[in-house]
Amino acid sequence: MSLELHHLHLSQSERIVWLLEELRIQYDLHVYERDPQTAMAPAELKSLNPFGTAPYFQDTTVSPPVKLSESGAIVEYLLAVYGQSSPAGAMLVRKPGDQDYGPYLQWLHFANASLQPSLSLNMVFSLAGASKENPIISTFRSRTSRALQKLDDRLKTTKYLAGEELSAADIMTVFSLTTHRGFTGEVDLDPFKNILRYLKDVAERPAYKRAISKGDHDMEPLIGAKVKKFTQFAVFAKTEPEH
Ligand SMILES: N[C@@H](CCC(=O)N[C@@H](CS)C(=O)NCC(=O)O)C(=O)O
Repeated sequence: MSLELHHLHLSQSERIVWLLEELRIQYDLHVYERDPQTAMAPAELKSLNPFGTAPYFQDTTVSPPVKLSESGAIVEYLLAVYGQSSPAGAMLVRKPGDQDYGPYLQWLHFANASLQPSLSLNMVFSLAGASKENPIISTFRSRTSRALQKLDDRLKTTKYLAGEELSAADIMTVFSLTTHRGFTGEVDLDPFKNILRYLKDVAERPAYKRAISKGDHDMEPLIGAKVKKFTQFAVFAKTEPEH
């Protein structure tokens, strides 16, 4: 009877490892490697989660067990069920009446509704060799820089996205700004100095360090302005960064 997290190396499930480390609660971590050819999840993980993605989370301390496969849902579940009893968990949430409640909700949802989809689309456009002249493609491409500018503007005024303390909004956001950039090597954060400062602050957090160490084999966090594209997956080897 435990909390079980199935984490795929270099993936959005990094968020949940980080959250569990911030909460300092006991959990069992299962780490899976991506297929070296396709970079996709291995069959073992796909057989557990019918949607075939990570994170996959189970709480078997309750009956029937809770089974979740959306990072946003897992974050909300952990904070609601396990977070409120610890000071660390309560700090990660903003409530109605809190000064930063509005920004908290905005950034919490912006992460997976706008930021990550823009970046994923750009990755697919690059892999597919999509024409830059197509107006739909250029509209979606420009969303990434607008998303980064919005984040940078916010982080000029506050240390974290929902104020001076870390919150679930940051935990949902950081993967897209760090590890995900390794899949294309194309997203340059040099114009976004406040994001770079923020990523440095995040990388200094002991819980973030533990998460990367446990889930991603002590990888060097991708917090610099430019990052190198991952070279270990055959599927990405054929495409060249555009800049
Ligand atoms: N919306 C989901 C996305 C999950 C997702 O797409 N996970 C990717 C890793 S970043 C995955 O498991 N990919 C492997 C595959 O599809 O085989 C979430 O936020 O948790």
